Amino acid sequence: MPTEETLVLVKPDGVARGLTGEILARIERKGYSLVDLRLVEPSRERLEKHYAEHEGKPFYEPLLEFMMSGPSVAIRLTGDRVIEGFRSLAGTTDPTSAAPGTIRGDLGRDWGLKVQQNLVHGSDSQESAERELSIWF
Ligand code: IDP
Ligand code: MG
Repeated sequence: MPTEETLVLVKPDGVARGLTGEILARIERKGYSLVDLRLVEPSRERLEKHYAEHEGKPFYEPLLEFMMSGPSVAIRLTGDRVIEGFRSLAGTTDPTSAAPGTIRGDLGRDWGLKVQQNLVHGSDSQESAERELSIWF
């Protein structure tokens, strides 16, 4: 299988809390390689494309607002099985129940908001990775 690429985002809560370095360190310690990295303040249009699958869900508008609340760090990451591997490093979506040892489990929590602020995004399939990388880079 050829080496994969994935899109990772350090979301606005991660950047605002000063956790970008910690998150990058975990990615680097795991052994994945950075191909490109940039600080982005995304437009609503870009976020509508990125989160198209969630349109109409109760957390959709709060999610877009949250993602427009400050800059994110967009990362093009590479390595064999990096898509699955980064999702494993990130932990499950809900930061309260995400396993300790994961980014969301160690560093995230619930803040009583309509959208879960869970520090990172990672593409969930090869198809999403290609689609999302073209949106952010
Ligand atoms: P993922 O980021 O783990 O892939 P998705 O289901 O793709 O999770 O959802 C995108 C983002 O929307 C999540 O990371 C989280 O910030 C938010 N989210 C997802 N499900 C819920 C929910 O049930 N309540 C509040 N926010 C949610
Ligand atoms: Mg997702």
